[in-house]
Amino acid sequence: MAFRDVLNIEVAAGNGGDGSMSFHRAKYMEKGGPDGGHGGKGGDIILRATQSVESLERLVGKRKFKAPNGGYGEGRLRQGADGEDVFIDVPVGTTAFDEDSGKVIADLVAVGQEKVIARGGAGGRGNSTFTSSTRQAPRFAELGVPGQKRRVRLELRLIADVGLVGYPNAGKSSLLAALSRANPAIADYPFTTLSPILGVVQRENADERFTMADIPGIIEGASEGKGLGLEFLRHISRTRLLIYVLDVTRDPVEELRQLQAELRTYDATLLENVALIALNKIELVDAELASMVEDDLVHSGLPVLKVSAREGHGLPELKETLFQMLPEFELWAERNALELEPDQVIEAPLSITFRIDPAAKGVGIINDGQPERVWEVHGGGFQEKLVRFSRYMEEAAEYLGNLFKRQGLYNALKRAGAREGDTVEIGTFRFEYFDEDEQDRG
Ligand SMILES: Nc1nc2c(ncn2[C@@H]2O[C@H](COP(=O)(O)OP(=O)(O)OP(=O)(O)O)[C@@H](O)[C@H]2O)c(=O)[nH]1
Ligand SMILES: [Mg+2]
Repeated sequence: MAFRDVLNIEVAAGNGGDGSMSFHRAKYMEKGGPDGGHGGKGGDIILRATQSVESLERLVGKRKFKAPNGGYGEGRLRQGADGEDVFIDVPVGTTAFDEDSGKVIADLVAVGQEKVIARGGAGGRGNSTFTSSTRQAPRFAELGVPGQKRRVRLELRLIADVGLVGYPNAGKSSLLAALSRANPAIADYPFTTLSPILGVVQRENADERFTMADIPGIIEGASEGKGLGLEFLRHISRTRLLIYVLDVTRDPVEELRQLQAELRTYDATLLENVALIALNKIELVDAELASMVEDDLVHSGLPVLKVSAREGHGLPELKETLFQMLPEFELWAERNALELEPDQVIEAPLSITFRIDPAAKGVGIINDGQPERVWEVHGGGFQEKLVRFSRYMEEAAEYLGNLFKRQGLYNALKRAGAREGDTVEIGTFRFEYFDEDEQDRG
């Protein structure tokens, strides 16, 4: 089974429950006061990071997720129940992208970290909320807000502290096995390692450890798809330290050059990583040759450590050097933090545009037979408010009119040049503009 580390899912958070339109009823009482309760909130869809190194497909198991809706409000001021949240467990190191905007919506770098990726809609308020001195029996309630729906791409980049890169057969898996308790396949043929493997490296006599990732070998032309390609570099793209594993019996200087060229093609920032060279299979050549090669490699600017993964030469020194060179996690995390899409939906600013419709299908009576003057309103949150009363539009008209006035819509329209009898268009809603000041004067 191939290591699956990209998965597309669809998520739908729960809708908010509608507020209730209800009046108190009791024996001997003709008509009681409004007592409609609020609707409950819809459930969220939440991504949660686990320790598991299982592939995304195995762990997530399905493609579609739906959180329950909030319950409807009821009479006697009974509030609807909130929909329960739905958790999707993913391996730590998973990043979630909104497929449509391409934006990062979650980036889970620590076990237990949670992030809402689709927000449940708010419940609507019951009619009891809308009473006022002039409106004692509101015959409308607020509808619940639909839950967020999204197509999400999950991408797993194993979070390892240290990553091993090198040509096939260089001894990467042998090094992982020698430094940790991991048990990777080791063999005398290229591309023995087919999927990433993690091991934990423990410091001598100390309670310090780091994780190390072994990935399939990389060859020249990998960025054009040769060998197993560069796909696996994703798993070391967020390590804090890279080890270039070079086989001393081949041409280490040339292999380092080619490796770095391939890495650069994939992601140039990989080369800015803290790194060192493990010059492996050192017991196969005499000391003089080994020192010559070492001197050549030092020109790369990277520290060089001569080791033999098979015989154990230089391994304690390598381990200690790794612990010393590893950048602090906090500093690293700060530097590598991805820019997340903001949590709060930022309301589009109010904009008003004017047009003249040739046919007079206006909502007004005044402009009968005349071209219709239409003011399109976008943004400002007005459409969102209207939608929440669409079922009760007639009854809620007065309430909305007052609300919009308080929020400056009429003033804005007036300043823009709106006249009595013009049509105001907000999304699919249309109503007639009238000038309150004129009315007052008249
Ligand atoms: N002589 C000698 N052989 C080694 C040493 N380290 C690894 N080898 C051998 O080199 C071969 C390849 O080792 P692996 O650890 O599988 O190499 P790899 O880099 O993981 O290879 P891929 O997974 O194919 O990319 C095996 O036969 C190992 O036994 C060493 O220090 N000395
Ligand atoms: Mg290997």
